[in-house]
Amino acid sequence: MVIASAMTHRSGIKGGAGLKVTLYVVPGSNASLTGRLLLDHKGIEYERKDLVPAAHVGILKSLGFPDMSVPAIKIDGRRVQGTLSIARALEQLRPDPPLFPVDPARREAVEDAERFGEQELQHAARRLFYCAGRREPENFTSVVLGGETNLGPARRLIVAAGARAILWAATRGHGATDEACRHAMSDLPRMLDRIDAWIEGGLLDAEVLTAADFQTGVNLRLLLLFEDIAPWIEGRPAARLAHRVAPVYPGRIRAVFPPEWLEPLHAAAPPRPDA
Ligand SMILES: N[C@@H](CCC(=O)N[C@@H](CS)C(=O)NCC(=O)O)C(=O)O
Repeated sequence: MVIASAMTHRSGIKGGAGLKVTLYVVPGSNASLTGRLLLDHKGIEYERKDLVPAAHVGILKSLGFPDMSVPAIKIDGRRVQGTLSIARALEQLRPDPPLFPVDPARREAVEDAERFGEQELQHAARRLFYCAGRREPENFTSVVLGGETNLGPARRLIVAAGARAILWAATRGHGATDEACRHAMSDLPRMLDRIDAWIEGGLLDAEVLTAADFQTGVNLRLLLLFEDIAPWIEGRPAARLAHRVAPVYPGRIRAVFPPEWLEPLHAAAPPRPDA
């Protein structure tokens, strides 16, 4: 069975001194999109290989990656996995445009916001995505298969027909239980306030984007696909950042959450009039 086919992204220079860069992703995955945007920001040419979700774990292993998660990149045979490590490897490979400020205090602040985006916000968005998919598998397939992918027809069929099984595996792998999702939802107001404060303080969404913008922006953009959640984010500074960092995030996540899950979000702020 074909496990991955490729697409070459010629957004700019080669990896550097003729380097060959391959990016492994799962279509629709928030962390994968962060990896792609980091490479695009650097203008590094790469070949993208889309993997079937859940099956990607075994494929990465067979390719010699130590961890089970995407994004994963090979830079001339050197394996780097995880968005934090990828950002640092790319910064080393091609310092301009930078992903991190030179000033040590500012770099520390950017790294704090980056970690928050990579851990708290990314987990919350992913878990909510799986919870919404369990309630309505089309919420899952519209995101995974909704964009341009290089999964061929057979693998698209595997994703569509296997959505429930993939969601079961992902729920286990990422602890995306209903309880965890309800907690994630109730924590969104705090996370959104924190991001808006960073933006208003000039740490995020400044003139030059940093690794922290890519981490937070992509996960906010995924949250904007949720019909249940988007009206409470649109119109906020956080939404502006999300649209700037990730203008396109295919898919539509229809309203599926019980009203009581949404109460903390609704209680925190009214939806913006322009949402
Ligand atoms: N926080 C890491 C995690 C990435 C992650 O969990 N990726 C998911 C897809 S969105 C994945 O590969 N999950 C499969 C697994 O961890 O077994 C990052 O930013 O790179």
